[in-house]
Amino acid sequence: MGSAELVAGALGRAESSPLLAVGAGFIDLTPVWLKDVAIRRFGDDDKTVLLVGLGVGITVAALGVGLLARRRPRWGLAGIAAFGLVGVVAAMTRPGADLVDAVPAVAGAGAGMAALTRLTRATRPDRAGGTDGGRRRLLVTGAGVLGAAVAGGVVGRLLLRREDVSAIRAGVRLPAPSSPATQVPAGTQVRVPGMTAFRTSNRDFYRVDTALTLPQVDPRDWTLRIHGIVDRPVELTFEDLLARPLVERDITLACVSNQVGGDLAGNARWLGTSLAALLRRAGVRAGADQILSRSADGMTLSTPLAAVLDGRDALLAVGMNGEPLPVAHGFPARLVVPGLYGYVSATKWVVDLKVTRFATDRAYWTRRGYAEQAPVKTFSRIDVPKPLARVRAGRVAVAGTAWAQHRGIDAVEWQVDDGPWRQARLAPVPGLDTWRQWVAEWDATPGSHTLRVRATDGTGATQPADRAPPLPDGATGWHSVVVTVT
Ligand SMILES: Nc1nc2c(c(=O)[nH]1)N[C@H]1C(S)=C(S)[C@@H](COP(=O)(O)O)O[C@H]1N2
Ligand SMILES: [Mo]
Repeated sequence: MGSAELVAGALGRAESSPLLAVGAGFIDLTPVWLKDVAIRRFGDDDKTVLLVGLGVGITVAALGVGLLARRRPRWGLAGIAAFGLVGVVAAMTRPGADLVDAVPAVAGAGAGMAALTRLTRATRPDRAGGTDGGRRRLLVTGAGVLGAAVAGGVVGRLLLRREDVSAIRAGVRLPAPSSPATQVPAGTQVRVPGMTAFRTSNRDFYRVDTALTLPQVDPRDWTLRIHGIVDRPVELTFEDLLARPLVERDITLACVSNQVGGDLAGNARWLGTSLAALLRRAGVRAGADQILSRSADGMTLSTPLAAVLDGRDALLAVGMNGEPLPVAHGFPARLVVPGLYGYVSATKWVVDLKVTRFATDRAYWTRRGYAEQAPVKTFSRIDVPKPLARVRAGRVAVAGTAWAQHRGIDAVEWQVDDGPWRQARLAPVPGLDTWRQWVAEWDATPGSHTLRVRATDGTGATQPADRAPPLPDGATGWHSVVVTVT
C-alpha cells in the first residue's frame, strides 16, 4: 500500500491510490440509507471514519493473507494479487480514469508480493542460527518492509501536495460586486449566549459531498461549458466569469439529509454571476426542463430549470464571505440556488451545464431515489437551551433558527409541554433567502419540560407535525428539546 501511495504521488493522481479509489468506489456503492446514517452520525468526519474502517478491514485481510502464506506461499501471493485487482478495478472505474490510473495498484501488488516472499523466506529456520536466527531475520526483514512502506506512503502524500491549489486560491483577487448585498438590518443576530451565528464562517460551514479527496481545480485551466438544448453553446473561462457583472447575496444553503433539529445548513454571503443571464446568453430552447450540472470529480446534479429562470438569485458563485470559495466548498466555481436543497442545486467544482429534460437525463442523487423537485422544506429549530440542559427556574431565553428559503419565515410558535402555542419574536432578515432567528422568554418552573417549535412560511403554510425521513425530498416534523429546570 505504501508503494502504491508513492507511485500515485509520483503520478500526481490522488484517486489512483488504491486506498482512495476503493474508498471512493465504496462511497458510490453505499446504499442511500447507509449514506444517510453516515452523514447524520459522523457529519464532516464521515470520510475519516470511512478511511479508518478501510484501514482496519485491510489490516485484517492482510493478516489472513500472511497466515495463509505460511502454509501455502502461492496462495498468499494470490491473495495479494487479488488485493491489487480490487485496487485496479476501483481506480479504473473512477470518472475520467485511464490506463495510467491502474499503475499504482499494480506497482503496489508487485511490491507486496516481493515483500511477502522475503518475509516468508525469513521465517524459515536455517542451519547456522536455528529457529532464533529465523526469528531475528524475520524481525529485521519485517522492520525493513514496514519502514519502506511508511516512507513510501509519506513521500507519496508529500508529492501530491504539488497538486494543491490553496496557494493559487490565495492569489485570486475577486472584483467588487456590481450589485452588493442588501445591508443586514440591526438585530438580525439574536443576542442570547450559545445562539447560532446568523452568518456562518467558511470554517464552520457544513460540508456534504462524495469527494474523498478534494478536487484541485486550477482556475487557469477551468472552463464551464453550457450546451444541450440551447441555441449557442457557451464556453467560459475563469477570467470571462470574473469579467461578468457580479452580484453579492446572503443565501442559506441546506442539505436534504438534515434531520429534524439538525445542523446541516449554513448561511453565507455569496459572490457570483447570474446563472439565468448565462443561460439566456446560450439561448435555452423550448422543451428543456432540467440543468444537468457536472463537477470536476464527475458528480452530477439535476436542477429544475424553472427555478433558475424564475427571477430568484441563482448564482454561478466564485466567492464566499468575502473570499474565493474554499477548496472544500467548490473552488473555483459552484452553483447556489436559493430555495432548493443542495443536492439539486449547489454543484461544487462545477465544469459543465447541460440544458436537458428530466425524461432524458438523470443525476447521481435522483438515480438513487431522491426527488427531482426538491424545494427546501420549512424548518425550525431550538438552539438554546440545548437538549437535556439544566436551567434555573425563572426567566429563561429560548431561541433558535428557522428557514424556508425563497418563501421566507412569517411566524415561529413555541410551546411548553402540551400548553398553548405562543408567538416567538422574529429577528429582522435581509431578504427571503436566508434563515431567520427567533427568541422568546420563558417563565421556567421546576421540573422536566419539553419545549417544541414550529414555523409558518411566507405562503402561510405551517410546518407539519408528521415525521418524515430525509428520503426522498427532505425531513419533516417539529423539533423538541427536553430540559430540566431546578
Ligand atoms: N461536486 C459536488 N457538489 C456537491 C455535492 C457533491 O457531492 N459533489 N453535494 C451537494 C450537496 S448534497 C450539498 S447539501 C451541498 C453542500 O455544500 P457545502 O459542502 O458547500 O455545504 O453541495 C452539493 N454539491
Ligand atoms: Mo445535501
